[in-house]
Amino acid sequence: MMNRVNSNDLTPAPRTSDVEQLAVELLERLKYRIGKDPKVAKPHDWLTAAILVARDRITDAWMDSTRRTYATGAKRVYYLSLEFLIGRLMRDAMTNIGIMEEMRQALASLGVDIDVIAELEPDAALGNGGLGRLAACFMESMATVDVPAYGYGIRYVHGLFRQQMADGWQVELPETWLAHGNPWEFERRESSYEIGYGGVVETINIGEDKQRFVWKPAERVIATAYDTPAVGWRAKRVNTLRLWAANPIDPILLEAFNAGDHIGALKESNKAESLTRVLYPADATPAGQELRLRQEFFFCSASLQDILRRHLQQYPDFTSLPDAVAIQLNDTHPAVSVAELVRLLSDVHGLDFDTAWDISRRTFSYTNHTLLPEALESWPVPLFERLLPRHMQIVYAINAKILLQARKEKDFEDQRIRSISLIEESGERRVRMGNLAFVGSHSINGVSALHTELMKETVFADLHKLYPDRINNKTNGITPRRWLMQCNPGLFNLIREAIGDAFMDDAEALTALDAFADDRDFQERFAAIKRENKNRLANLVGSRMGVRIDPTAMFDIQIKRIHEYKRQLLNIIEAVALYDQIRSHPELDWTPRVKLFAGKAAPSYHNAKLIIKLANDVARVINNDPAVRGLLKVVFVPNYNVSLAEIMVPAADLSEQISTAGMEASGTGNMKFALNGALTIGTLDGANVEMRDHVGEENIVIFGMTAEEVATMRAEGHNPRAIIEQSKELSQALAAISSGVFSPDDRTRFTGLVDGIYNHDWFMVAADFDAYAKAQREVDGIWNDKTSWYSKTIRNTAHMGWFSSDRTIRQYAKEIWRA
Ligand code: GL9
Repeated sequence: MMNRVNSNDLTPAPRTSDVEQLAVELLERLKYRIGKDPKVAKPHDWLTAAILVARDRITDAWMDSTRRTYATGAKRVYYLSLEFLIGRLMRDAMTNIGIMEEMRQALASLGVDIDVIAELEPDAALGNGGLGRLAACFMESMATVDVPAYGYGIRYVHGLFRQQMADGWQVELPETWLAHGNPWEFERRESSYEIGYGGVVETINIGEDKQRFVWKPAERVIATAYDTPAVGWRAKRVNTLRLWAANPIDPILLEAFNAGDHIGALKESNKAESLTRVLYPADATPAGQELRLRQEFFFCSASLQDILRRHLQQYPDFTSLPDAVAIQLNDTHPAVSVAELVRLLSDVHGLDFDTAWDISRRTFSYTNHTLLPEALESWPVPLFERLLPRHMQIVYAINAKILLQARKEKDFEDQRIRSISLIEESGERRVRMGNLAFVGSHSINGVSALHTELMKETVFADLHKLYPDRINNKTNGITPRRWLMQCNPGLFNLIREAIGDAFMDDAEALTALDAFADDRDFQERFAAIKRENKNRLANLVGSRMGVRIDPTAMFDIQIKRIHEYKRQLLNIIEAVALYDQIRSHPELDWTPRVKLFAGKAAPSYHNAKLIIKLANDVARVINNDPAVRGLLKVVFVPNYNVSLAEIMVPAADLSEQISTAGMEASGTGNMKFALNGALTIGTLDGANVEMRDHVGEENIVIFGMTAEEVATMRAEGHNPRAIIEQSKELSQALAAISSGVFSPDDRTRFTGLVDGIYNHDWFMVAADFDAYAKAQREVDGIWNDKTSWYSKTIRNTAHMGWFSSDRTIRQYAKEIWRA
């Protein structure tokens, strides 16, 4: 066993000189940067001072990284993403530069509790869910594995909405993360670009049958860069997250102002700024509005102009672009980049179309994050053409090229041609962004092995036939710094004591924990840490919601966006069935459980909001029924975000990953729970499949239909009514919900929801119910044999190392970016 360590820091005991030095720096920042005397400084001022001290130290390493990239001529990776779901940064940055413990002591010496001020840092919630959080994990891992990378996105003034509960219904409130300023960012006035919309395209004949195209936009806005450092583990490298804000070309129309039209004078300004005001809260369903397309083009054009400018500082022309630069498109949101890069290279920099197209395709790669057909973005041709007339021409030109090649080289007949076309021709004509991203990229990857295989068979089947070498898999990962070291210092330190420090730099070294899985002493300490984490969550639920939960009960947690395919409904129905059972069989030995839920619903997603209401209605009845004797509690924790996840994940005994097989592309919460010592109950979907392969099938509880079985059943049509009638538990639970047992104030509130299961059961809730309920009782059995429980959960922690985003990024770097 190693020496005991008192923190998740690199050095066992902070050096006094460092602590004193940090205290000096804190006072200095407080005085000269914030203008406050320590006697009157508010907690927020201390937070700002602490961040500035950390940021200044990071800045040295940052400049060093940039110089190194220039000097070595290393390939640069650009990660274009409309979402970065960052959460708080202070703990992350301080851990990675190794000053966490020193900072704690330095602040303490000034009478400030670091845990108190850390709570004041707002979450940067510039994303909706898994896709955005993945981008944030990737930023940290790219710096960690020393890939010179830039993240490019939008600096939304309002990130994802704050969720409040009003009588159990979700209410959305604006989120204001910038209210106290943002000490992490640097505004770069000098890095700004013009972005155009609308207008006309002029064609100029330049002889020899050749033409030049000049786009004359009708509207223009300015994109201004804001940079945030992204620090890797041990500060090996610091990369840049560059977020764009929109500004007007003329901040005020003076003529209008002087004529007395004070509001009209700010029209331009308001219009420009509204572009980057809010993040679209739709999850996996395209927003479809003009503003969204404007946002997409805005950040793509600014980023590409920035990338090309940087390239020309180092290289004479763009023939070297694919060797010097890799651009990763995070889903189809930045897919308009394909047309914009071709435009910039040909119209602005004078390359001929074919060369521009070739360079562009060798530079881009695209990650697909979902198979849901409704999630594949497409834009009505008239809208696309009005906003981006030159890009429309380029899309047609690319399309003509691709379709010709498909007919000539691969003998594609009409049906296939229709499916690969960049233009949807049935019904309203639309530009298909998924197809554009596919043909414009040299690599298209899925995010789990199963998802990648299904991509080849479903959404991209015909494009895969045309380009059989392009689709590849990169199974998602999570950063173990945030999702173990920082969120679970107790477990982190226990692991260090047991197996040493190697896992801190190579998460796969966690497998050494296998040797402790059946060690009684280790199991007890592992259990004690889990208990502490559960106490912390119980306190939060108690103080935030006034609900008492028992930390000795099993904490069964499902946290993620609310979506029918994620099947929170299956979980709730099972709770209702269990409630029935507990009441009708009080003599049986029921395992005490707390079922916790958290997650946001897209504001326009009716059924998702109804599911939240149902969870709350069911919770009210069950939690207040004395016949339950506290054996079952249901809690919906409001306002799920990264910071709440950091408290809930380490407190989970059971992790619910129960999506309809074939529908969850990967999932990443599944990995976070398992890493923190939870048992998973899940379907063979997304990355669950690979998790089972890593932890072994005896250490995970798998139930339900496979993706193939779901597909067959859907194709053949099934009769959910017959299935329901065969299951007494299910039919009783559904009858209770449908008839208003949980909604006496509105007895038909949930009738429609239940009817959906009876009539089509698209998500196979009924079809999987019995298997799920049985699997839950199996979980009870394991729980009641504590040695077996901890043996399994310790092995889960031991085998999650492969799911580090460091591994994922190394694979991207080697196989896609060749960086
Ligand atoms: C998602 C998938 O649904 C997840 O299964 C996957 O883990 C992540 C990251 O690859 O991407 N695709 C998607 O649109 N979302 C995902 O979470 N949705 C949100 O981010 C809200």
